[in-house]
Amino acid sequence: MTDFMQVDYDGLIPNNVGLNQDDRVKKALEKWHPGYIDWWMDMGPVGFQESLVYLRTAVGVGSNGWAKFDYVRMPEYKWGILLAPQVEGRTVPFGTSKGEPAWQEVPGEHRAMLRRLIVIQGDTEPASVEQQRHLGTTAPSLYDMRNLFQVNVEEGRHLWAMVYLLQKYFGADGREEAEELLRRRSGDADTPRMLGAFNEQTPDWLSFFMFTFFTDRDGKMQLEALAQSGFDPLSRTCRFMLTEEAHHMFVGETGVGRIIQRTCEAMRSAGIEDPYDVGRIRALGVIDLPTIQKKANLHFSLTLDLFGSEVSTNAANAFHAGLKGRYHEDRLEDDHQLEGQTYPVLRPVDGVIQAMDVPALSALNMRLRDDYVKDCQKGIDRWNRVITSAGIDFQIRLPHVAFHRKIGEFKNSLYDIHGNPLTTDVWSSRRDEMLPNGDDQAYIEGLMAATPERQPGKYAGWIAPPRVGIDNKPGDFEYVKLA
Ligand code: BYC
Ligand code: FE
Ligand code: FE
Repeated sequence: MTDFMQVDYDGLIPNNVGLNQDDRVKKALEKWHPGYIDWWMDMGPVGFQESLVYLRTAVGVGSNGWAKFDYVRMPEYKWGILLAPQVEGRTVPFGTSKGEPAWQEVPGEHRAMLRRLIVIQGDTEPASVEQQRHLGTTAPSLYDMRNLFQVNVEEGRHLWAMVYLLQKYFGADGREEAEELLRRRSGDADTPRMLGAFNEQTPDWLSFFMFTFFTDRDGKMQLEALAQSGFDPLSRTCRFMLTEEAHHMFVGETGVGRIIQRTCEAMRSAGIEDPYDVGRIRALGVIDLPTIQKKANLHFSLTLDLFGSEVSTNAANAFHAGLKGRYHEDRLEDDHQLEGQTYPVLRPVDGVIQAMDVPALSALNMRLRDDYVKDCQKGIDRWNRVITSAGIDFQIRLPHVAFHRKIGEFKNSLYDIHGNPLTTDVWSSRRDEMLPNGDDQAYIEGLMAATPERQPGKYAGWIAPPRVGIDNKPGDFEYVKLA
């Protein structure tokens, strides 16, 4: 198409933002770069940094052919800054400034709020890399190892995307925030990452796949909401990040799906019909479906907390200001201002969970979460089709949104996966049937530690091979050339 879509791929920092004509930002980013590499070496994937990994690198922002695949050592990955093309004549799509030309500079009165949104978004990206850093050694195949590393380098690029916005548009405090993003650490007692779920562990591959299915999907929803922003550089950045995000959720959905498939196959060939016959199923070296359900319960509930409180003035302010919209704001048909409208929010009233209408502006987190739950359900339905076609009487279900919550309306009470209130005692006695317990975790980690697979085309016994290769490569393709 036109010139602005050209990516300058030659310099230290590939980009399509004209970095060569912007000395100040170029210097700032080049100064930030060594700290980023230090962070990657300290907190990125453990081992395999010298291995050649068959990675895709973004080299353009057109609708087809935006990436190229090649063998790359991870520390040499080209972490570029790529914005989706500017939309001619774009206006602020919602809020009190709706209809004004989209902002190309930070609107002064919204500076603090915008910076905060960008910093929180940026903080999650390296956090996820930190959480996943130990998984390489237990990879069930070179294919899966490659997918892990692909997700990791792209989350690194997403950090670059937010750091670019901070360096370009927020001056000295932007530089300070960019440094802080490299300083916080997932799970650290003194300098933790900002949001709860990003300080949890990702101790095994089932958790990794659940994380990319559930938590990267929060990433998708939040990026969709920020892609609607009236601040045009944020919108364009997020639009491009979303093209990468699709693969992360693909990794999660197909990863869990392949584990389920393998479990069902193993049960069938052993003639086991009862999915709760956990001892015999585990003896086959596969992961029983009830444990997969518990992992889903855990990661779904942790991720729901990332939507913030159901009723939130922060969310109302960000919408009012034209900074953060709704999912598919541009496809919704209403006034895009929401004054005087209402939205139903689930809340506990005298121990009973009820839907209550509240001002729509204050319920935007709830609304985004509702859209998220619907999106999750589609993937769950696909997992269940695998179980059904194997003739096994079991279905994976999303737990009730009140289950196991630390943020929002349900944080002060305990509920089971159906949304029934529980006393502390009952919760304690039933916790282990709803969330992965010590035995479950020990079984999974033991299994995965015992069966890493490094031969091209071979897979650990607890996961089925993928149906197609990455970049249409054949089944025995060597996705990682181990150093
Ligand atoms: N943990 O009004 P409230 C991704 C804080 S994932 C800790 O309820 P608000 C990715 C909140 O900060 C997407 N604190 O909520 C995925 C506030 O604190 P202050 C990441 C929390 O602000 C996988 C107070 O509670 N992007 O990209 O409307 C791999 C009251 O807040 C939490 C974004 O999240 C929590 N869970 O909504 C890699 C988008 N929740 O101000 C990457 C940007 C709330 O009182 N962020 N608090 O100190 C936002 O839009 C909003 O900040 C949130 C929270 C949706 C996160
Ligand atoms: Fe990301
Ligand atoms: Fe992601």
